[in-house]
Amino acid sequence: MGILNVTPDSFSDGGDFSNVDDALEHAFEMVEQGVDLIDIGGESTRPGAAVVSIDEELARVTPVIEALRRRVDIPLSIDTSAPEVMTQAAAMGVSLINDVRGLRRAGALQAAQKTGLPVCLMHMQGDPETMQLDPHYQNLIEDVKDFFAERIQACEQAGLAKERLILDPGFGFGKSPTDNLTLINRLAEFKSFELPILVGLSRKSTMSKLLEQQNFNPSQQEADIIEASVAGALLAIERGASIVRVHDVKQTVIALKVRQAIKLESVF
Ligand code: 8Y7
Repeated sequence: MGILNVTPDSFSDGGDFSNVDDALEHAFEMVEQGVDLIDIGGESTRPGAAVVSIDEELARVTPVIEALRRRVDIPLSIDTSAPEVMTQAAAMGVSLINDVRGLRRAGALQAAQKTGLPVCLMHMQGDPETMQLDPHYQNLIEDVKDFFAERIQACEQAGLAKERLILDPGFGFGKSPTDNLTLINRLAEFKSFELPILVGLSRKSTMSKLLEQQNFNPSQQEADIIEASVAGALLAIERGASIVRVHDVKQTVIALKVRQAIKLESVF
């Protein structure tokens, strides 16, 4: 899953793709690099990011969805928590709803249900404004599992079949760096739900902290974050993820092709 932010502020490529033409160009580049799915987001969920109105979010994402729907065959995903955005994006032909709030906003569950689309339910402790202030868990894995169980049940009660769901432990969303590493190392424990798992760790601050700890050349850290993210993505797949949400499509696709070739013991 390639990340396409259509926001003036986002985690790490802030402002780069904030207009439609730039977003399209970036999307075409990811398609050339072998992306399977493009995740379009108009609301930054970066820790401390400002709240975006529904009108603003729609104004950002709908022109991009419309243009991409006409010009590429790759399925599109809408990164949103807003029911209105889910409904509109679905009507415009997106294939997946990616909600970092796990359909917990008022009306989101019902709106998602009506679209008939698959939904990625992500775990987040707290909200983006405050989630990184002092994250704490009774038992990290059990708490995330309880959240998944509760959301799956809520979906089923609203008529959204379990088969439509994808689970995501929410790397970086109300977690300490150690928590984030634990979630990846023990990712296979979430397979008990028998649903596909999505992981997004690309260029996140835990990866840069890891590089800092290793005392790598600080001036190189911006470049090194790509290698760190690719290594993390590869391990997430090895631990059972079906989808990795990434900025660096080319590098990730190469790593996953090498993995596949080794597993199949064939270069074809
Ligand atoms: C994730 C995500 C972000 C993630 C899923 C960033 C929208 C932060 N992270 N969606 N979104 N999983 N499913 O750095 O980890 O890209 S935004």
